[in-house]
Formats: sequence, C-alpha cells, structure tokens
Amino acid sequence: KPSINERLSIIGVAIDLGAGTPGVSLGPAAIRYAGVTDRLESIGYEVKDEGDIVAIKPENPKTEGTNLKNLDEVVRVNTELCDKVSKTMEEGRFPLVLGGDHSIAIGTISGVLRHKKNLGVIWFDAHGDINTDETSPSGNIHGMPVAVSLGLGHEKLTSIGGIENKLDAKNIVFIGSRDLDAGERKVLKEFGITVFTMHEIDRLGMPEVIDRAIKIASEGTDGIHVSFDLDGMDPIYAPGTGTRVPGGLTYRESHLALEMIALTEKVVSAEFVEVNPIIDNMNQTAKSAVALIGSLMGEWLI
Ligand code: Z70
Ligand code: MN
Ligand code: MN
Ligand code: MN
Repeated sequence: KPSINERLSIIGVAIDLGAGTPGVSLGPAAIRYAGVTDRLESIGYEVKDEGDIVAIKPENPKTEGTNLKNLDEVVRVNTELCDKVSKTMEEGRFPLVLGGDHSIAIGTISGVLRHKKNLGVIWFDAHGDINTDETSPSGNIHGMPVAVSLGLGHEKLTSIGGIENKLDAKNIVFIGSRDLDAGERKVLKEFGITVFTMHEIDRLGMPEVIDRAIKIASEGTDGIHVSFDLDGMDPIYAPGTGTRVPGGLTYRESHLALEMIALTEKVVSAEFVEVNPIIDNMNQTAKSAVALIGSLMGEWLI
C-alpha cells in the first residue's frame, strides 16, 4: 500500500444543508452499501467505522443578517467534524470522510490543519467552491469551503477550528473545473491559485496535469489532502449528484489521477462528497466513489 497509514477511520457526515438539492445527506449510507469497508479491508487496511455525524434540519434556515442557508447547523456539524478528524489523527489513524455536501471540507480541513500546519490540497470538482457570502449566487455553503479554508467569508465559518488554522493559497490546486462563477474567477486570480480546468486536462493530458498538481500541493507542505467532489467526474459515471455538469473527468482519468497521487505517499487525509443516491441510477455514483477510494488507497498496486 502506498499510504502512510495502515489504520483508517471512516467518518460519515450526513448533511445536505449546505447544498441546493436535498439528498446528499444519504451519501455516507450509499457509499457504505457500495462496500467501502470490505474494499479497504481487502487492500489491507484496518478499518474503524466511526458512524455518521448527523445534521438536523432547522425549522428556520435563515440566520439574522446573512443570506447563508442553514448557517448555524452547518457550523455545528463542521465544528464536530473538525474535532473528530483531529482526534482521529491524534490516534494515528487516516481520516476518510464521506459526505454529505462539500461544506464539510471546512470541518475536515480545519481538523487536519491542527496536525499538519502546512497542508496542500488537491480539489477535484466541476466547481470552484470559493464563493463567500458576498459573491455567492445561491447562499449555499457547499459553494464556499475553499474560501473559508483560506480565511475568507462569514466569521462564524472562518472561526471553525480557529482563525489561525488556514490554508496557503499557493498550495491549493483545482482539477476538473468547468462551472466557475464570476466572483470566483476574481478571487482565484487575486490569490494566484492554480486551476486545471477541463481545457488544460484536454490539452496537457491527465499525467502532466497531475504531475504539476502534485508539485503545487507538495512544495513546502507536510502532507496532501484530497477533496473529491463526485461532480468533478463526468455525469456518465456519476449521475447521482446535485449539479451535473457535462464534459467532466472520465472514469480512467479520475482513477489515474488518484493512483498517481497515491504513489507520492504524501496523502494524509481524504474526503469524497456530493453523492446523492436519491437522484442516482442503481447506486452507480457511490460505486464510483468506492472505486476511486480504492485507487487513492493503493488497491491497484501488485
Ligand atoms: C455555485 C454556488 C456548487 C455544487 C458546488 C454552485 C456551487 N458556484 N454546487 N457544488 N454541486 O452556488 O456557489
Ligand atoms: Mn449548488
Ligand atoms: Mn464541491
Ligand atoms: Mn461541485
């Protein structure tokens, strides 16, 4: 196995309050039914399933003075997740977080940052997820976790895990982007963040893109976090997701990318998010997620 860590904890986060479409709160269950634990055990991991952190839908999704939807409950869940991820790493275990909508990256990353002060992030997604309350067209917090992890946005979000625990823009890299908002393009430029859109992937090919991405996420860091939004994949392979954007990563590109990242042996944490079994086809998206997890964790090595 290429992973640093043979002992692994699965942390489910049953939340869809950060997304525009309901149903990704059932993602962790769908991924378990698709056989994630057996798959990891067959590779040789000692797996501990921590169960789910469960979000409770508030009677009133509005918080005074902000357009952010379900802010208080998203904050509560991510604070709990931050502590759980941090505790998992304290125990010397690899945190594998299953979403849930992508707002949970706020909790995961802030938890990992307690142990890895200089963390690189490789972000697979059709979207930028770098809106703030000021730029967001929707008020959905799953469109904001990268901004929050940089210290941008609503104070209730940026203070999760401590305001000093933040990412450095020069170690973040996006792969698969094809649906960026105007406000997001501005921030990405301003912070000089590297974005490998589908255009670059088509031109350079995935091997070159991943080589460059690994460099960016490795330089001066003490580990890499992989955040994989299933909508980064083409909807042919991941139809069960809230925002299907055509022209995404193929099955083989996605796997190759994760295999190459695995070979670095620098991965310290990972999350797979936005699996929505309610709008899926025979749990295909969760099955894709499990296969991708296998690749990241070294299943393909003989
Ligand atoms: C848009 C927003 C989004 C999904 C992220 C979309 C956000 N940029 N949607 N992932 N599925 O509302 O901020
Ligand atoms: Mn959305
Ligand atoms: Mn996302
Ligand atoms: Mn997305």
